[in-house]
Amino acid sequence: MQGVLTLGQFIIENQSEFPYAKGELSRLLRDIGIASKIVNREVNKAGLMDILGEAGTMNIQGESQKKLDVFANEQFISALQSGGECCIVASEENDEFVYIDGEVSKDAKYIVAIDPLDGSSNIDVNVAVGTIFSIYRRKSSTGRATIDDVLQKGTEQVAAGYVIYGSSTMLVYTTGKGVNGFTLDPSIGEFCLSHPKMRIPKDGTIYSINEGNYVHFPEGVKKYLKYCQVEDPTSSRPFTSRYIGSMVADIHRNMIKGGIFIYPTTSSAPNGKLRLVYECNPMAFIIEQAGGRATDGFNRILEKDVHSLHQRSAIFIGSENMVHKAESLMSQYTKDQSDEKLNELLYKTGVIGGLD
Ligand code: AHM
Ligand code: MG
Repeated sequence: MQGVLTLGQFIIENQSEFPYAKGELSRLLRDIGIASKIVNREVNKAGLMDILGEAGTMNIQGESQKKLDVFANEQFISALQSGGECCIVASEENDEFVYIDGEVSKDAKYIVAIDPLDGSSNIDVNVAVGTIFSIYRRKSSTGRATIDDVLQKGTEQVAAGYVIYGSSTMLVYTTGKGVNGFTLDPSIGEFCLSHPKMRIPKDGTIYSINEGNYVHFPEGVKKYLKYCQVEDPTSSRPFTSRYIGSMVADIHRNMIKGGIFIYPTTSSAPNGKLRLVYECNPMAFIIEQAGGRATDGFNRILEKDVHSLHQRSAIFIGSENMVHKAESLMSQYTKDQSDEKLNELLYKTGVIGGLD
């Protein structure tokens, strides 16, 4: 065990850097770590058990839920419930946010937003999936926490992280003082510090986007893809295309190797596909803390107004210089239409279609 630093030890050793009360956030992170080990165990044996397939329910986006989505959601909520440090969980799998109403939790200071199992369409085919989480401190000091406590801008996050259930399982998190990654050692059942002080390269050669949607992309994105594909040895182009279809896995790879992940608006999804509160904001916080950049093509993700739990956003995230380049082509060729209210109006008046 010499030289091995477990997640639990690391959290305690570094809690002096935490904002606010230190023990509470430590316990919250520990609870998330424990739940993710349970989810990891089930994800690992997904092919062995009768746990694949539809759970028969639909989530708010009208997508069918896999059984493991439901399982993961229950595990995280239950861990946060018994931990007592969280008063509200906002989850991709629940239409409304969930109050944690235990004797201890009612006065708890923290809100957790979570996508319990992201990329779940990959479970059936043994491809990496992930958990994304974001932690906020409640703004109200007394009484029951409210929707305003939940709908805070990304800049207000006190911690965020992801777990990637891949060829190995890793938990990566930030509390605003850099990013650290821990790999699960199955022989001792502990996350061990394996990637201290993670930094994303300023430049990269990987671009990740679902190119099947090309015809529906904004002109700026089309121009950026062409830029990536042109031969220019001085800038190592043409770049490499890599797309797993699990945001956590795509961004994790790009963080280590250098690259950009784009999920833009499309003509059929004018607000983008990914969700601001529990997908874009936490990943943006982590990538910025690792020295990268995250925008919606025009505006910083972390500064976007949040007005609903399941709000969507376009995202351009990764190596700083790559995101800058994509943004410059966006502002040159695409009008900023990130105003959701305007989009909603255009949809209602039939000018555009497909808003979900
Ligand atoms: P999910 O939360 O329903 O799993 O959807 C999110 C996932 C992301 O992980 C991934 O980047 C994206 O959806 C892939 O979407 P697409 O299949 O349209 O490329
Ligand atoms: Mg998701």
